[in-house]
Amino acid sequence: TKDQNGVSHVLLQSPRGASARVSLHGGQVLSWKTDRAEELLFTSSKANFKPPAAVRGGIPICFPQFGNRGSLEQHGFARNRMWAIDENPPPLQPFDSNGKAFIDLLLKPSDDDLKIWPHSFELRVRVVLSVDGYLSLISRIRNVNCKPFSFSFALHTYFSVSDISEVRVEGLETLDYLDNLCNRERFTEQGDALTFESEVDRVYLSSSDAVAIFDHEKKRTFVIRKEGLPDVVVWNPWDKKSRAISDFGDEEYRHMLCVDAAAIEKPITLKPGEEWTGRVELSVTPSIQ
Ligand code: TA6
Repeated sequence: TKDQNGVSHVLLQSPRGASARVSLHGGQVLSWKTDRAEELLFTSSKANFKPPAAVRGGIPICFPQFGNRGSLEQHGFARNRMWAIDENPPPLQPFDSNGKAFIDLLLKPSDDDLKIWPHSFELRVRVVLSVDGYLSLISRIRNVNCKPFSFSFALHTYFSVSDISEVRVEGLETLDYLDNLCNRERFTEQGDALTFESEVDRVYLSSSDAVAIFDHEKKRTFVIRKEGLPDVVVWNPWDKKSRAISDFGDEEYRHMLCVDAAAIEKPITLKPGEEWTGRVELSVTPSIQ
């Protein structure tokens, strides 16, 4: 379907009724619903859906960098571009799509993009919805250039939570993190779980385990499993920052948490012809509270 801005969307549905809606604007998943039509991702009521603005919510794809680097757009230009549907993608492992609903998206740089980031690439994302309603994103970046390039990458995932002050994140304990609120200084996580009572903006480094987000009120747990994406961004703007962000409602910080699978600390370098793959699987289960 096309929306009022002329942007195409693809709806994936699982046999049991779960669904995911993917926009070609930014290759962004904008909605992920359970088989009871509960929305699992946060999108701001003040989101701007008109291209090329980045849509505040869902899962923006941050490439070729996370954060801002000189003249490059904040979190890279990939999320601000119109992507294409890839009709015949290079094959992935069978388990990536057997019996599942999926769509393959493709982004290549325009001549203007090559002026600001002079590296020819092919960025493919396969969005997969499993029978159980699990949402997977399989990202592949190929260097189709004649010289190496390096990039950082993040799936900037806005989870919907009932009340941020009742949310706990596990799987990051004992890890080092860079704190964006303290000049990206390096600290070590001391707590046995992350809870939230003020702005948090951190990049946890080299997390190999799954990350779990417990939503106490909704009695549900998100689990993030990932490969090829060693870091985890955790961000909640809290009240003051929310008021300063135009496409973010003043109180909306209470109902969202960004937990992003990412490769940030150590940018990935690809030689000509080389391809990188990063996998993330999101699942949600009733909490064992
Ligand atoms: O760490 C997450 C972060 O970099 C925050 O500092 C904040 O800028 C957030 O991403 C949102 O960025 P955006 O460009 O989507 O407004």
